Amino acid sequence: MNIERKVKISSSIRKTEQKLPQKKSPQTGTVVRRTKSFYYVDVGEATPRLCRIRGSLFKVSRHRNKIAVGDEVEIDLDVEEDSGWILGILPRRTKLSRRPALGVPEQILVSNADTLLIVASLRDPPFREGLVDRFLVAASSGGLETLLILSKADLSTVSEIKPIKELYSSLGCNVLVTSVPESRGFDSLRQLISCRTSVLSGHSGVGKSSLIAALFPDWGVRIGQVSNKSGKGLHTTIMAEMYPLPQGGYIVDTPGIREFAPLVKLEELDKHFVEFLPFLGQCKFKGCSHRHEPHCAVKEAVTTRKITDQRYSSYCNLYDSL
Ligand SMILES: Nc1nc2c(ncn2[C@@H]2O[C@H](COP(=O)(O)OP(=O)(O)O)[C@@H](O)[C@H]2O)c(=O)[nH]1
Ligand SMILES: [Mg+2]
Ligand SMILES: [Zn+2]
Repeated sequence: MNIERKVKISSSIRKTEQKLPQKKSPQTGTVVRRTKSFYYVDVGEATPRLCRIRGSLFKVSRHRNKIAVGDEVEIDLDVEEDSGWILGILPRRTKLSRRPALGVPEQILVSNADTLLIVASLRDPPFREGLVDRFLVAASSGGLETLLILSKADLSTVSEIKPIKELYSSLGCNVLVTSVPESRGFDSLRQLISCRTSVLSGHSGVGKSSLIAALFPDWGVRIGQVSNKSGKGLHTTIMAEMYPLPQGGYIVDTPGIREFAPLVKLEELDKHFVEFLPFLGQCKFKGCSHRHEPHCAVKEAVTTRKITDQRYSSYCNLYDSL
């Protein structure tokens, strides 16, 4: 994996050389893998190009979090090196962003994905509604569809699965029940992710890697191996990778998404809880946060069970964390 080092060295040598007389006009490609410093861009060749960012692209601050896997970029191909320069980003259709540390710009994890796959087991590990609700907010604010995969169904009863399935279906989420030992839900899942770009998310241990391996037994890719703790150093640690599925479509794997806080404005949080929508604007106080204010239409809807306690408490927890 010293190709990255090679590019670094050869580029510093190149600085002392004459500029190449002719440059190809920019062409576009998709970022399919990124490390902290490098972007691998698919331009329709056998292997992705190893690209870096032109220094002038982001003048204001550090650029490292501004280009994400899934981004369509304009690049200047550097034929000699099998590499290239990223010159610009094309407009994004969707994005999954996480809330960065204080003072750091927005961190986009994945761009232009269609679906957020939220894998959640009911047992072992137990269902974590707070995490699922955070993922739903992230998908809603970034413009992605959601598919909630209730995994390890063999470990739970129908009566445990049913209320969760009904709640999230009523929120406009596709819900699919799966079990690896029973090969349950496989055909539907293969269909639902074909010919689109899906981001895999969910708490560790819920069965993401097992599920993908069982769906595509002949596929050489081992999803879930991307890790930010690989100890290989800053430049080779993969932060996100987009894998082409055998049947068409892509799966995006990124360790950054396993546990994360969505990036959403405090005053817009309520809009991302779809069942709150009919009640918004009906509270007594303009800009009601739906927590401590009197005559709050959302709180009344919780009392009359039009909004579940669980979802309301997810809202309050997220609100407090913002
Ligand atoms: N009973 C049961 N166990 C599962 C199922 N899927 C995965 N597991 C087990 O759950 C553990 C974690 O699975 P893994 O795929 O590594 O989870 P990940 O961290 O989300 O990728 C492993 O021991 C798997 O064998 C399932 O559908 N049913
Ligand atoms: Mg895994
Ligand atoms: Zn209110």
